[in-house]
Amino acid sequence: MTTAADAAASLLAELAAHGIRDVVISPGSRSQALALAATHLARRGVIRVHVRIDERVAGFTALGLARETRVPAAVICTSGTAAANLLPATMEAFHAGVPLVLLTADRPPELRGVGANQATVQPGLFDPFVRLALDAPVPGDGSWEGLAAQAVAAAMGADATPAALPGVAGPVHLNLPAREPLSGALPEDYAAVAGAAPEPEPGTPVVLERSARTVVIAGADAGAPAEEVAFAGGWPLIAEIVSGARFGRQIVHGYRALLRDPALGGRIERAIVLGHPTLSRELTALLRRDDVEVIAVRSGGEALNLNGCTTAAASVAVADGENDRGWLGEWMQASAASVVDLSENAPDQDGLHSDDFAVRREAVRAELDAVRRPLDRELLVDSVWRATWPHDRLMFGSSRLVRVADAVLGGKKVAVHTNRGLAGIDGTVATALGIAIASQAEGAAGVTRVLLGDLAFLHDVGALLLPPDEPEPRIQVIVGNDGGGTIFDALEVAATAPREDLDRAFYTPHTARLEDLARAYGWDYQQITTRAALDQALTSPVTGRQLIEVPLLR
Ligand SMILES: Cc1ncc(C[n+]2csc(CCOP(=O)(O)OP(=O)(O)O)c2C)c(N)n1
Ligand SMILES: [Mg+2]
Repeated sequence: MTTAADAAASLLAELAAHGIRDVVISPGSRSQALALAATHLARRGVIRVHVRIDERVAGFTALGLARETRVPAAVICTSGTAAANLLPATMEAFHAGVPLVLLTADRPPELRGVGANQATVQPGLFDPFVRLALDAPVPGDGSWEGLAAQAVAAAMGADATPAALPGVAGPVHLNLPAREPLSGALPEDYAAVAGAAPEPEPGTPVVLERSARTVVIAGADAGAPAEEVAFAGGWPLIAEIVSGARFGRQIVHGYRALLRDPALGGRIERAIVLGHPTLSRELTALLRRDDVEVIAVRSGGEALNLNGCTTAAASVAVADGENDRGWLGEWMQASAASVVDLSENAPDQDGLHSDDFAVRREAVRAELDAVRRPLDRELLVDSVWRATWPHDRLMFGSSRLVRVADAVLGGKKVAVHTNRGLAGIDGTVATALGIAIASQAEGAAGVTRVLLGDLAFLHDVGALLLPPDEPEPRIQVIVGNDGGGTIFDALEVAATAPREDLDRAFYTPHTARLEDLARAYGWDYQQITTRAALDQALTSPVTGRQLIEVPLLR
């Protein structure tokens, strides 16, 4: 007879054979066979297991692991509300195009709908947000063979459900019912081989002619291909700070004002979009224009189509021919005039080394003033951006800070992550921990930094809890603490709501002591108020988990 233990063992072996390396598990009874097969394979180095008691945190941790590796991460949980806690991360993964394999244990069909303990309706729970959903048979009634292959292929973009866009990665759901015995000894010779990581399906590129006055737009997760297209076509590159494409000679500084300018933004005829732009009204307005031809490379579960006639492309390539230097030149000139000068924050090297004592003294005084100046949002984002190098990872939460960063920071070729699929303030710390763990696997160097607001931090405090026996990630969680959600101060509600209501229901003030939280969860803690101290903290070697609190004025 096939038991839950046999079926779970072969499912996990098959997942490993299809390239899955990271499995996040949460404790539970119904899922015991799956968890035990996973820990067995982890002990033999075939996969890595990460244990999180909160399934919501587990889901976002898997999301972070998969964001970084671009390989599906699996999540195992028990039946009941445990499964529902995977929903936020699943929604984000669907909209951001991140591959996940959800393995939810369930009661057998005869125990559903009859009031049995911890039994609810799990099939279909994630339906609008998964590329494939299967309610597997109870082992013995049917087989789980082949499910893993199907799940991994669908997660990598195989066209499984009619609603899912082909070629885009995303989450899949395997609901796995089991009867007693829920676990047992694994076969003596139980083993698995780690197969090669699955590759995304390439898809045929749309070839771009050179004629039109074109801009390349890089939204969240666009990455280096956006810069390559802009370079190949000789087009200006409007790259959001979260795009991973804000580098190269063709980036446009201060793009919001330039998009509003009728002489520049107004003359755009074509926009090539990679990734998911969400940070500015100006880009949204451009992509809604019906006089602009928009070609969007698919990046998430939903095709971008703000103007109702956007062409979706699997990828883009630039046709041979001559670049239009004039159009790029106009943008580059305007861009050069829009660079935000943060250099007043940087030391005046000439002055500091001048032979003239008076000049030197003045430079030292200015330098001291600068390093003692209380931190504001611009100084904070500048300091974090400067401290980040290609082997590091930077994650932005959804808060005012990411918008300030987008507005003022220059170009740099570094890996940036953010959950802009749905721009939730949930799961930011857990996602960043997943990114840290994946990017630092097998001895790789680098630090992961996450920059977020105080409410986003408090929303995900549970993610600070890590098991003592897992490798220590090198991470700096940097909280810009302005005592609540100040993003609302600049939104419509601030103009309509009475002040008292704005404060109570939107700003939502708190007096949480972040230091106590950090200590309770075993994190190092520093409160930092000056530029000098911040630069010092961000450039010192990091060996573990640090919480850095930066008080900011509302
Ligand atoms: C899960 C979720 N709930 C609510 C929101 C709405 N929301 C957007 S920003 C924000 C406040 C963020 O505050 P904080 O993290 O302190 O950043 P700040 O704006 O103060 O910089 C809220 C509640 C959201 N995006 N996601
Ligand atoms: Mg805040």
